[in-house]
Amino acid sequence: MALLIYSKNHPVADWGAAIAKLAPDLDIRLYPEIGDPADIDVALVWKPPPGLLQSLPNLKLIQSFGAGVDGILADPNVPRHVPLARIVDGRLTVGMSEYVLLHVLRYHRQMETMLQNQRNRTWRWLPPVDASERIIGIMGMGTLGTDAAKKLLPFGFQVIGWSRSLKAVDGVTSFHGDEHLDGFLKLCNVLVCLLPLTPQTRGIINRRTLSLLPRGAYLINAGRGGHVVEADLLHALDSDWLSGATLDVFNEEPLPPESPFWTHPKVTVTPHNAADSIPAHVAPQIVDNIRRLQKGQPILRLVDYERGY
Ligand code: NDP
Ligand code: OXD
Repeated sequence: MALLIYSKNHPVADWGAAIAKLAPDLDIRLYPEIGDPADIDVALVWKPPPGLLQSLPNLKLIQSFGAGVDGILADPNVPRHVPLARIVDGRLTVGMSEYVLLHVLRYHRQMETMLQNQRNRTWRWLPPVDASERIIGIMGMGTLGTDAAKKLLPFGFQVIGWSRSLKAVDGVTSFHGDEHLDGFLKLCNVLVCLLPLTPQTRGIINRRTLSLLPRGAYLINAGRGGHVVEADLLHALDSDWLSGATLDVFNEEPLPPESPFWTHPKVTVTPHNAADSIPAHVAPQIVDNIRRLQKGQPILRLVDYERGY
């Protein structure tokens, strides 16, 4: 069984080594050393060059390096008859919840203002706000959104979630579907985007939807850059509609040096590492899927091509 590994973002040699340790029998090929494309059974990829997957005539499984698969589905010629699996990993999930908690608490405890005051040697008492007065809205109540929502609850925040289907998560008010999006947004003091990027969610954070948030709301985007219309976000920040934003993902990555986000006083930029796939944590589930393929057993963590996630 031959496995091709392609990614510009991940250290592919480390990934190859982690997988080889668990499955020494695998014939692992690191792109561009494909050999005969007809040999390849499984492709482990992140943002593969368009046409790469289609050029592998005997491909039986596409395995994403990450939880999101938009970088794979961006190729119009992706062979949609081949099962596509994604990563669902407990440690990645914890990492994302840490990121969400960190930035919600930073906003909640007015940390940016305190840091500015420190830089100006200003001793100024800021009245505390009770967590129960803050409504944290999570767009995308899947693996990551649900975990973050549950971890926000013990702090006393009001937590609401928006997804395609109705959810029953104790303590979290569920909104679902396009018809309930506006009602959801109107409540969010902090909007956390943990959606997958699909044709339906591209550009979902735009001038109209931002204008529905209460004045002074804060945005945390760790979904994908394509969810945000960046010019509309800048307008919302500069017109003081939003109090700030934490952005982990961008339309163009790496974020180009000329991007206004780098130096915007209300923006925190992180380099798409809210939560990462780590080879030692994630290699076992990749090998498990390859073994399942060999034994003719169902592949786990499959993506639905129609839904796009
Ligand atoms: P899941 O597939 O588990 O969850 C996706 C959620 O989004 C589901 O609740 C789904 O609704 C909802 N959703 C999808 N489309 C719509 C829509 N049109 N309208 C309303 N809700 C919608 O994904 P994960 O939680 O595992 O990951 C989410 C995303 O997080 C990834 O796709 C990736 O883009 C991003 N990510 C970012 C990382 C980073 O480091 N910045 C790391 C890992 C992931 P329903 O439940 O009803 O189907
Ligand atoms: C992912 C990511 O999708 O890291 O896993 O963005």
